[in-house]
Amino acid sequence: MSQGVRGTRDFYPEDMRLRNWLFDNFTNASLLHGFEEYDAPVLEYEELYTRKQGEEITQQLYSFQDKGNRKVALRPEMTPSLARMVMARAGGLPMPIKWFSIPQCWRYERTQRGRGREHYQWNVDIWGTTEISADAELISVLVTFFEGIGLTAKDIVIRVSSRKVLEEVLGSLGLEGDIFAQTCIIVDKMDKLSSDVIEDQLSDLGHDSKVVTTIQAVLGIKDMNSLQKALKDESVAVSELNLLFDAIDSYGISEWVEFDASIVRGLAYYTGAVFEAHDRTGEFRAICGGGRYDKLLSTLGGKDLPATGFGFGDMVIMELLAEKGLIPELVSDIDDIVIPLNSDLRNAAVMVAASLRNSGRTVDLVLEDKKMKWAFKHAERIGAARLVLLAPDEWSRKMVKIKDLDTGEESEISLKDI
Ligand code: 4JL
Repeated sequence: MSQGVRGTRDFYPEDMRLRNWLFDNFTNASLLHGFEEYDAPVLEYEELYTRKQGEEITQQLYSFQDKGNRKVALRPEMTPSLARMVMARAGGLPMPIKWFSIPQCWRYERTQRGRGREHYQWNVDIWGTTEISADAELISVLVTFFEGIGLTAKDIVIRVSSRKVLEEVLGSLGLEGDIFAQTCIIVDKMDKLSSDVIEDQLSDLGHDSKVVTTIQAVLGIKDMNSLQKALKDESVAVSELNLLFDAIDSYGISEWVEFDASIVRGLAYYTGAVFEAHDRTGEFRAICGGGRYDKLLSTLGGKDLPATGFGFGDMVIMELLAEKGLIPELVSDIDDIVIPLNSDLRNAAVMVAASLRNSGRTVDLVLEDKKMKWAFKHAERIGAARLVLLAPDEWSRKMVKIKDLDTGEESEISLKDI
């Protein structure tokens, strides 16, 4: 019974310190840009995720029937819950809304590979505006976060494109609608699967070899000039991307961002700008990804509202930080350890601890008879700033001994001055 459910993680206090540090950085970058936090239940009706485009995320749903025979699922992503919440208040929310959340998300793979089945995924979304400036704002949130945890544009690249690139190319060949979304889901796997497998899947979709070659050629474009030449003069993809790169320039974050037509993302609902952050060495999977999804609500039976957002998992980023030696050394934030030197002084120690706590200091009170040696070790382990000693001599004069653990300096303070 000492093992948890397969694919889940425990967070011991040292893990929790690190997780909180990461989440604090997620939260700070969001709040700094004026986003408000929201939450939703981890359990949703399975129906919220039934999409037919062969996405990995819906093939790996952690779903089951509850005791009332309702088909439910642990959320694999936050966006459908957010869409549900927005839809429920349609008309009642002053737009645009800028919301963020750090939900735990779940997957269930039929193939057993010892992979994780849950992670936390920071979600940042803007609803109610079609302006590409919203997409630029999201990229600024990302850069602020990366800078906050000590990464630079030398470590990270945010690759940007638009679904409209492939949409325009396939559209000119008379291919649109569901086949477009399905094509995106296949080409998203280009860096994971061999080109033979990708070509087979595209031809299974009905694309002939000429179309496959065209798709490959377009997705190989890595600069805006070549894209401009490849698409029509009046290309909406090109004009929107130009606006996006102008805005990114104004934020002063251009060195973080590159155009890359191979970015399409593996979710069916994206309609416009799409982006992913990667480590520059290319050693890791995508760190995060997102984009515009202006048509999601109609697929859920509502009236469409423009939206853009990203999801950012807690695993790849920690692997990258570990590799770069950027995991911070975190200690618990205890100010004082109060220790009675014999059991007669325990209640005196309680009084001292209580008044320190009332003054706002964080205090660990030693609850049993412990030796000084233990107290010093304990103080070092938890990174406390001071030891507060209750000794018989001093206490008879209503004084306590204080040792500053940084400087080693010792002093006496009266109970009333504590
Ligand atoms: Cl661990 C994990 C859980 C859910 C990884 C991916 C997903 C799907 O977003």
